[in-house]
Amino acid sequence: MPAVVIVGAQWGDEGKGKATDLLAGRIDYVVKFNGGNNAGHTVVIGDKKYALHLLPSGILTEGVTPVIANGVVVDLEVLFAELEALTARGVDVSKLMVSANAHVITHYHRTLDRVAERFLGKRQIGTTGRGIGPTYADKINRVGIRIQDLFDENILRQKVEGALDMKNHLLVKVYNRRAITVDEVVDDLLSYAERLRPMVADTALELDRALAGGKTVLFEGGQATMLDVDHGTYPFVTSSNATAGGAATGAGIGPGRIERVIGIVKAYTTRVGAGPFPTELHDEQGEWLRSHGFEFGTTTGRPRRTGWYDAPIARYSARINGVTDYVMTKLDVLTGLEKIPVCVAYEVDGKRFDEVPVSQSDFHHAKPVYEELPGWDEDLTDAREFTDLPKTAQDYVLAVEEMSGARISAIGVGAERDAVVVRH
Ligand code: 2SA
Ligand code: GDP
Ligand code: MG
Repeated sequence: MPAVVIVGAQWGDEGKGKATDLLAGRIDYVVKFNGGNNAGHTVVIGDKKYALHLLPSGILTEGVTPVIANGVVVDLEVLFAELEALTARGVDVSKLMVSANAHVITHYHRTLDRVAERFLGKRQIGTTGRGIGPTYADKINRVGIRIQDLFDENILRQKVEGALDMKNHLLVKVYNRRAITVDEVVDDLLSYAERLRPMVADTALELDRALAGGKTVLFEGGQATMLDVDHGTYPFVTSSNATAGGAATGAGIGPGRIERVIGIVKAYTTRVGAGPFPTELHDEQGEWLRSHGFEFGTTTGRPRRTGWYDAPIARYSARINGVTDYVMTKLDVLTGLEKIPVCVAYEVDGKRFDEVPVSQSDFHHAKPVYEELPGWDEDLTDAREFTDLPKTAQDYVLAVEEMSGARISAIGVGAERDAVVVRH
């Protein structure tokens, strides 16, 4: 399996970090291709828990080369803090490669993210406040700062001047903030340059050579399909392509290289931040899912919104990403429920929709059509073979698989690294 992509099929936090970590034992490179330190991936190894934000989860596996590719936005302060924290815990981070073309999150991007959210009032996106959107906006507006700019002070200064021009106008005149000086930004960025230099590479070339040489490369998607800037619930999305196609542009490899797309889907649904969520529960059932599933943001600690499994979303994700296999996580969390509702379609103003409606207003008004499946009481955490699962849990997986557009080839039954049922 030369090039494999892992993507979130819902609104994130499906357990992509754990899935990446699991596969990392069989791969040579692990590549983050979108997003930045808005991501939060929790990996539990024995009694150790790791929360990764900017670094790819595969960094925890010895021998793997981690890559931050061109599609990522990099906060350098966070990069070095994460590297130091992992080094202190005995993780070898020396192989990390960072694309010369990745964009840099600066102080002004973080400030703009936070003030813009406040100004949006009721229309807030609920961003992580990490500067992600403003940094991608600069990239698209062609006033971004790239990693390679840090190695030429003249160019860096010119670019920062260009980028600050409009922003200071906005910060001072609209947001009533102080102006940011070119010097403070340049000095801050230059303070990282020498430490960064040995990691910087033409990562697209490196990955092409690796793939041509028969190496296995895992592309680790941040966020998820329903948060993708093109295919998600726009405008309540992140600012990058979190879908499988994003791996090709975000890392600079030909799409034909990709042989497998593994979708990660939770046995129920969660979302952080604002935006439509048809199966959301506002009652004690939702609270039950949140406390049993420990659904709190890995990056911001925000309580996640919770709801039942949404099969049209899984079908949509299977289609948009070309999912070849699904990994269903957190089946263990559903233990103890007598009946488990699963959304099989939506109803909008009396009309049935079997697929995710293309109209934003329809999706906002979509009411789930539920089918109830029988639950189970047995603890699942020790199951390793499909037949170790209680019959009703097996039937839940099979019924959901039938509706979800791809085979469910593995099932998560606990947070631990090895708490997985692999279907042969
Ligand atoms: P941003 O900051 O511009 O990317 O926010 C835009 C939307 O994207 C959502 N988003 C996320 N949703 C789920 N998980 C994410 N990572 C963290 C985690 C989140 C946390 O793993 O728990 O700790 O709060 C993530 N990152 C971005 C965000 O909620 C906005 O809806
Ligand atoms: P990511 O952003 O997709 O990597 O997911 P997060 O790490 O933000 O959130 C997933 C959470 O679920 C983490 O705390 C994981 O340790 C945990 N987790 C992953 N798979 C399973 C599973 O099968 N069962 C349980 N109970 N927890 C899981
Ligand atoms: Mg997460």
